[in-house]
Amino acid sequence: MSGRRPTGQGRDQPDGIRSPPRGKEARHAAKLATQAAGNAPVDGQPGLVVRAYGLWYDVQLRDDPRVLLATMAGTLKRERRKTDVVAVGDHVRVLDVGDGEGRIVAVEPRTRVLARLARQTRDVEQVILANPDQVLFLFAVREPAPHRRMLDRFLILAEQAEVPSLIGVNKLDLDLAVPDPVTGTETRISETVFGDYRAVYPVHFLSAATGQGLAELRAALQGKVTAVAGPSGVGKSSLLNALHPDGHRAVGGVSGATGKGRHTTIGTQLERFGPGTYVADTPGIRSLAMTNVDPEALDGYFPEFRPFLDGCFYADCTHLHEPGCAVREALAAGRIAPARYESYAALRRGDTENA
Ligand SMILES: Nc1nc2c(ncn2[C@@H]2O[C@H](COP(=O)(O)OP(=O)(O)O)[C@@H](O)[C@H]2O)c(=O)[nH]1
Ligand SMILES: [Mg+2]
Ligand SMILES: [Zn+2]
Repeated sequence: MSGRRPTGQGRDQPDGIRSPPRGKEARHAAKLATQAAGNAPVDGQPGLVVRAYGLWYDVQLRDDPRVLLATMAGTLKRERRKTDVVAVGDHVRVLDVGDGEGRIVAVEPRTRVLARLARQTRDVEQVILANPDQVLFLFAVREPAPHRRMLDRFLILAEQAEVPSLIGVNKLDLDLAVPDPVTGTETRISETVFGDYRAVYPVHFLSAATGQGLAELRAALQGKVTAVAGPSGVGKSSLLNALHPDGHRAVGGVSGATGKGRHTTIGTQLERFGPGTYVADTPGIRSLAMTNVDPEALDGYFPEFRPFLDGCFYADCTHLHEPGCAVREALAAGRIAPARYESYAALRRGDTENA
């Protein structure tokens, strides 16, 4: 065994079980490792990478409650030059080499990926999460004030990655009815800010404090791998605690246990809520949302624009000023929400000030 076991960063294992080394199993594993090295058919058992620490990975076995602390087989390291060879969310085959450790011998092809291009080398991607089934973008109705443009950028990012989005609006217990300055009609903040999205994406109105909406959200997460993203302070940790209390997540960014922020997340980690149900805290996703989008492709990332895109007079219509624009006709007819159009227009103009 080369390298060192990672230390610190409390290795919370979904099931908290680690098997003692077993002689027979270890011998079997050694035999398999020899086979793998000799280009024999790839063996090992199926597992899911739930956490990464440099060259070490936690692999949750599929058919066993254990998590193995695994390294990559040497043969794997030469593959996949343009991306991370192994990333959180990958389905792998792992050899049990005993002592709770494993060797990753194969990685299944990825269906989708949330990734960013690594800083200096532009054509190499850095995987934030492999194979997400969906992304939950969480905001608060107040404290902190919702940031619609950030939400729109998140949604575009998910559209680009072809990952379905869910929107969560937390702290509904703090919702307020605000009178319109002109008409005096009262509208709730939750409705004013997030109402437009309901026609386009599933929107969950939630309160981690009162439990409102949690049963429906739990049902939406069932059997899926969900990445969770949102600004700090919106209640991500509180919500995950309310959904799955055994996680002991630190609320307010500081560990409740030590008061020293010991459990602050660095990379993506998948938490197991149940068989096949995983939730990923994805701290890297925020920077991803700030990367530039191809202006020509932008309209396609607004799902509510899609039915109209073929109707514009000019095939390369920007939907900003052209005559015969079906998108702006839809806007005028109330079929596209003005705030969503404004968000599109600001991004299309490259108006980063307002986007
Ligand atoms: N009123 C209210 N406060 C909440 C709710 N959810 C979280 N909070 C509070 O919001 C603050 C930030 O919560 P936290 O879970 O740490 O947010 P995170 O940074 O997104 O993980 C804490 O003081 C929580 O107690 C909620 O549903 N209602
Ligand atoms: Mg948190
Ligand atoms: Zn147009």
